[in-house]
Amino acid sequence: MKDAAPQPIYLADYTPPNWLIDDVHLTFRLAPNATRVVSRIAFRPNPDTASRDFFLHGEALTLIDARIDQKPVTPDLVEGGLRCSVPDAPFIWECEVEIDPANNTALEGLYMSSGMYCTQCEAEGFRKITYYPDRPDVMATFTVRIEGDMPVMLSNGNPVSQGPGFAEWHDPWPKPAYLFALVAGDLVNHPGQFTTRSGREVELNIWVRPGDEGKCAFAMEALKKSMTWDEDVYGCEYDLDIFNIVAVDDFNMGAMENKGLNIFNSSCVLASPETSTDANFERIEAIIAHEYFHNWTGNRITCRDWFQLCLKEGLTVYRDAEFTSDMRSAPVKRISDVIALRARQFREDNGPLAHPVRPESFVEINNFYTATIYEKGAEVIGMLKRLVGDDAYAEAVRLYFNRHDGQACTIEDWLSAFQDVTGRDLTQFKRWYSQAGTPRLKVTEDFKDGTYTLHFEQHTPATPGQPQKAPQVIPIAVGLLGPNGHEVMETTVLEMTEARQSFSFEGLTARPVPSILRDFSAPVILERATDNAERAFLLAHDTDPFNKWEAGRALARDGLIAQIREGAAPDAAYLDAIHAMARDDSLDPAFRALALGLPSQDDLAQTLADLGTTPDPQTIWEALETLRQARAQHCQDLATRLHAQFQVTDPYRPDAEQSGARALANAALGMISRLDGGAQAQRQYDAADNMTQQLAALSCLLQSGTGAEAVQRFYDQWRHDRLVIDKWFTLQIVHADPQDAAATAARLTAHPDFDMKNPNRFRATLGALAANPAGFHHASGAGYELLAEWLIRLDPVNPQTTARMCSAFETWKRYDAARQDMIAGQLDRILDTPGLSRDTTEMVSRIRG
Ligand code: 0A1
Ligand code: ZN
Repeated sequence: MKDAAPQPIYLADYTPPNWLIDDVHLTFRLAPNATRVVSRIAFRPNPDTASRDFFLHGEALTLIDARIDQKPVTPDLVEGGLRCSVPDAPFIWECEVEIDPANNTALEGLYMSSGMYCTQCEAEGFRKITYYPDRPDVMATFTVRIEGDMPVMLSNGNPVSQGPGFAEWHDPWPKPAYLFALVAGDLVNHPGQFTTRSGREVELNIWVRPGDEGKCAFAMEALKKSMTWDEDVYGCEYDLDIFNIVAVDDFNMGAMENKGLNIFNSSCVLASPETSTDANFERIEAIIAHEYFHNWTGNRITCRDWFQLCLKEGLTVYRDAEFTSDMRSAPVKRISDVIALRARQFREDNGPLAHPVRPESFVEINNFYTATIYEKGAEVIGMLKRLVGDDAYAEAVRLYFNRHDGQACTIEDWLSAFQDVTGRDLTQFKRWYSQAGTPRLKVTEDFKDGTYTLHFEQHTPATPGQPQKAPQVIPIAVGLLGPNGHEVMETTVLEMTEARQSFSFEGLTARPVPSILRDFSAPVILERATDNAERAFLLAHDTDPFNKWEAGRALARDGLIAQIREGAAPDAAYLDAIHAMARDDSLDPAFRALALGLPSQDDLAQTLADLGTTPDPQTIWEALETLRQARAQHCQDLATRLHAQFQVTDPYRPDAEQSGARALANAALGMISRLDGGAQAQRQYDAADNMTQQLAALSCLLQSGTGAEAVQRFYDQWRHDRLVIDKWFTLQIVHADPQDAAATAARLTAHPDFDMKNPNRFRATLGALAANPAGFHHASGAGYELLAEWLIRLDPVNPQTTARMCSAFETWKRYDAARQDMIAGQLDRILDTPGLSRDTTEMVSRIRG
């Protein structure tokens, strides 16, 4: 029999907590299978509520003892926690529970990873540690005593005392339980030091397993840069005596912003030139910054409830993107972010998992750490800033910090700060938080008597539960170029508020070429009839780097669509334009490398579906291969020149300049190896002294079908390094021929180094299969079957990672009937699995529709 369908929770049902907490004391007596947690919590009635019902969340806990004001009590153990009758006045709750960290494979609550104890409490993991009102609007100061035989024992806040077998920590900043953390293990630290602008000395540490201490220096520098940047740009200063970061091998996500004790997936903190690519370095810098920035946007000011998740995540992603733009190249960051936004968020917004930036209901909150909450949430902040201007943005954020420090807030609180500073009515703007779906922005234009007019029409397609959409406020950054390529109107932000709206520009001597949605000023899909000539013109002349890149991208996409739909040959206009762009030494090499990228298979599948053509994954793959081959031929001499010209001879640095040069040289290598059978790639592989060069060469060898020996050598060289071996798993699968991809993934799941309990390794293998669309969607259905099989196996072990990976199926409705049938069959097979987790049940049911 099926379990009862899990019940959703609604934003509209929010009620404040009946009981508040000032102070929490926790004692942990660590033991792998029987850790005891003793809590002592001072509760007081919330004067703003009438009910005195006392409910504490709790899951997978064995209750040993409970007392109220020192008298033993016998609480009712109920679904998801306990109830107890309590005095109608402040009281002290004392409780002892036992938990089993060694068998906690879900990696939520207190668990063990490579012999160390660690925690993950966001969103609702603290209830697996002790009975507690596990909701973000209950904030308290914590004192934590850890007893055990581990050499290093850490918790939030400042150290109070430590001795043989114990350590005590106190966090003076009130926080919700989701920010609690504890780490204990045989760890070594990479130390650092920071002096805040008001002169506070802060001890910094990155804690890792012995042997990894040589891979911490980059993250430590990133941390110091982040601390300085947040003081300089947002006026935010660090507020404890110590800041600890710990690297953990088994972690469901990237990293976690626990107060004063950030816990990181080791892949997001450990770095060395030999083992990490330039992209890894950039990602590590961004994630260090992201978690650090949460100290203000998330920790000092947190969320009232989980529906407000974007309040901390959208804002913090926006802040980390600003940081990366300042540290590196702003245009390159923007282009990369838009590529990722379209690949993940637009895809989500266009399918069965579409939800607003602030959802109105959920079954399992862990399923809402999505591209929409994070990335679209950040885009909304960017639009707000563009609309109010830089100065008003800074003033409003300051007001928000001053007004709400120490509070658990809502999107309304955030927007009120902007309304109060600017006097603007943000009622319509707020629709960005409540309406799901990506708006389509149609543009037509006319030119008469020196006046150029742009006519816009916005329309947002229906999404699950939202058939009708109202017009949104869309900031449209526009520039105009004259026929000679000079800019005749610099970037101007048009504010569209109606379903249809026109904007005119007077005094022009000739019909201009418009550059619309510069810097991708709003997360919308622009629809405009244009031609190759105009796109090539913009690629050559646009002063806005984003739109310059966009013109090349659109040219490539349209050519590919013609190849796929009409059997056309690769587009000569694209080949000429891209050649001219790539050889232009006035352009940043990193920009040129990005512009040499092609639309992904998934992008093309969606574009075809939008045009009413059922996408065939194999045909899409072949069209891309044909274009790459034609481009390699067209750019043969140039590729050889670029590969030589952009070899870096200085000692390795993962900065924007060197990584840009390597990116362009490696893009050139990709073209060269299509013509030389991999000879140049083999030379680069043999000579490589850093992972960027080594991995790029290995990819080329795999692509040209000559990688077998290098694959084996790579494994022999790196078998001791988990993070590098993750790359080894991934690369073989993403570069497998479509018809071999599922078999390659299946073979690798049988490799002795495959470990489904490690989320990184699971993603490196099964996630890689989904990242090879022609392979995953192969007509045999083998890809679907393999993924479903492994999701079913993983679910009882780690529901959170299982549920996240179900999104590989989210685009299923765009494919042909045979594929849809096969996918539906696999989705049903997952849903029919007895005891399926709430996480996976919710995801698969939503996808199945
Ligand atoms: N808040 C973290 C991400 C995070 C979210 C959920 C987790 O477990 C369910 C773990 C980490 C961040 O934004 O970095
Ligand atoms: Zn975050």
